[in-house]
Amino acid sequence: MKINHVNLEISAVRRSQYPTDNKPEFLLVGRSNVGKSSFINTLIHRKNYARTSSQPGKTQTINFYLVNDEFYLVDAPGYGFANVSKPMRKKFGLMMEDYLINRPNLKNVFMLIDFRHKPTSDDLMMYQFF
Ligand SMILES: Nc1nc2c(ncn2[C@@H]2O[C@H](COP(=O)(O)OP(=O)(O)OP(=O)(O)O)[C@@H](O)[C@H]2O)c(=O)[nH]1
Ligand SMILES: [Mg+2]
Repeated sequence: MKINHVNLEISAVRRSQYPTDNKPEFLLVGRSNVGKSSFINTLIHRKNYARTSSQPGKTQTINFYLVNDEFYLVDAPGYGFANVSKPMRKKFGLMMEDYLINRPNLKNVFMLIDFRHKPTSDDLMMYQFF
């Protein structure tokens, strides 16, 4: 597929901020630092449009990238890193749960796993949840 245009439409922290133009959404999930934002950059042929960091916990909001005016690639906070504070983890968890459970536009979830290691217990929990 040829990607002609990508725009970060909104960085949301709650349901009322999600896009309202009713397009399909495709979400990346995975543990913090696994490379979700990097993978989005690879898909859209951009260097650091979705911001990445060697420190886990970089993505803190649900970011909706509109591709070719047709669908959204959705980047979100990762799970499972102890050095993200406990209250923050709880906040991300609730925010993600709300999006995952209540969003009809969400058509597919892509789960990234670091194949250099066995899936973590958080990976397994997430998988069971799906
Ligand atoms: N070796 C290697 N490093 C990668 C790969 N993909 C991403 N990285 C590096 O891993 C680090 C984390 O990448 P991010 O894309 O920010 O990870 P993320 O999953 O979005 O992390 P959070 O936003 O914290 O949830 C960065 O330093 C990237 O350069 C990969 O395929 N191989
Ligand atoms: Mg990220």
